[in-house]
Amino acid sequence: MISLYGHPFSSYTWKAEIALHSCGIEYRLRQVDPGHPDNTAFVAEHGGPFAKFPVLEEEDGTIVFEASSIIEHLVATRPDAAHLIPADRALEIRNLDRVFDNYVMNVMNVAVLEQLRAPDAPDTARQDEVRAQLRRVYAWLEPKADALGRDPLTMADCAAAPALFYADWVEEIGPACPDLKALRERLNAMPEVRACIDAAYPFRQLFPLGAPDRD
Ligand SMILES: N[C@@H](CCC(=O)N[C@@H](CS)C(=O)NCC(=O)O)C(=O)O
Repeated sequence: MISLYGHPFSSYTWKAEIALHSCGIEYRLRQVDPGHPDNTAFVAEHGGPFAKFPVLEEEDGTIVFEASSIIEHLVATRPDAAHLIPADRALEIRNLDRVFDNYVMNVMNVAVLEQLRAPDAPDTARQDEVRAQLRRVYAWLEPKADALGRDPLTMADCAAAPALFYADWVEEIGPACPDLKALRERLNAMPEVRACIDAAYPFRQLFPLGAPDRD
């Protein structure tokens, strides 16, 4: 069986897991945490320059890191994964995938990392700046949101689901962006995404900014 090295609370692990679920591909999640030093060592060796997860390991020994590259690998190797990057929307899907990673997920992470760096005295100006950047990207995404999160899921949806799930905990999507809010709710209700939300539930107390009592 395929192995996916990652963690149930990790947004980028979700991204790969949502893609695997949407293709009906069975896999074993090898949890990367202090209790599993072998898995941590595997990621240290194969998780790219900064030893990040997720990392996919095929039965034939093929190893792929970076969530988007894992999805590209699935599309390249399995006919059942073609929906993830439909040929007639490939540029749009790849472009939105970059937007959700670079301008939602990674921006949101700045506020999270700042809280981890200085839990008692975070740089709140920096965190306010992150919230303003999120509001800006929410407004940019709003006119595109209604076309996203439709069955079957694409790579952009795989990126959008965890990015919007966690970003909304940092800066809630407001009434100015009803279609984006509806997209987040639509994605959260999809079985591929719900499985990740449920598996992450026991780890919510780890969210450095405090997880809200919803979702
Ligand atoms: N660009 C990477 C980002 C992966 C990433 O940031 N993973 C986080 C977990 S969500 C991680 O490995 N954190 C542990 C660490 O940085 O040591 C991807 O798309 O897979």
